[in-house]
Amino acid sequence: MGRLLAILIWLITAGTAAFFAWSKTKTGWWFPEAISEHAAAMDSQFNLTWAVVAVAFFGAQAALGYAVWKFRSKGNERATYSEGNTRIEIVLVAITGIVFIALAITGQRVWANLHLNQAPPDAVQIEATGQQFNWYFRHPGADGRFGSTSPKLYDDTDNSVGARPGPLGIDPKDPSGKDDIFGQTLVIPINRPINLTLRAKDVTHNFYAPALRLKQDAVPGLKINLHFTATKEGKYEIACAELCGQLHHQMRAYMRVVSQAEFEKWLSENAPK
Ligand SMILES: [Cu+2]
Repeated sequence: MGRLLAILIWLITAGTAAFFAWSKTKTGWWFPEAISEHAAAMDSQFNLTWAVVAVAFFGAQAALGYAVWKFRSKGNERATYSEGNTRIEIVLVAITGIVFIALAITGQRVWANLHLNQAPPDAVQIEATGQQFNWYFRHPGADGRFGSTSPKLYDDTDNSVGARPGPLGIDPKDPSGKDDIFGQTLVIPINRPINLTLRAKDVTHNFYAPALRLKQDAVPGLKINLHFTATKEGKYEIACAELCGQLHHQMRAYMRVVSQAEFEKWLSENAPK
């Protein structure tokens, strides 16, 4: 039985790896094509983590099968009691700790560059607001300034572009809010840094754009900044990646990456009359 179990463990491990390799190449169960400037760094960090985990996984499964094989019952032996081996335990914990801390430090560099560094001053300013169960994206309009908003003014009955206060609670008395454009599709120009400010009206949501390799919580009461540059035109999915209520699964939006000319045309066409 012991030998059979060991062989089964190795077969399951090999089968899992084979299934994974097959599904990755044949079914597209993997990340969508990356379309942001920082995506290569993010993907290589992910691949590094993944390779380290794969080595640990195969090593552990091989060792498990070996232990089952070597210490299998041969019929009449008695169980013995072991208090463990302190030296081996220290070595294993130290190796694991060093590997994880090293991965965390290299990963921090990629993450901090996106989340902690300021966007360049000429970045396109956009605000994304999550609410149950929609995303709204707001552009500041020709004046380059967002109108002030207030939770007291939230009005979900009219979400047309010209609506004031509308669902974002844009103060109708603030002149800088008059030309603000908002809608439920994120429209951005290609190859220009975008400074995205994330907000939430009710509960915590999460802005997840897989093609951008970007995922960040939107938290009520906070303005969280992200910046990125999209490098390929097209239409991409945005999801809410934080369980935010009963219709969380319906909370998604699209992002359109367009040429600079098309972006300007879109802005003028959508400017509130
Ligand atoms: Cu949500």
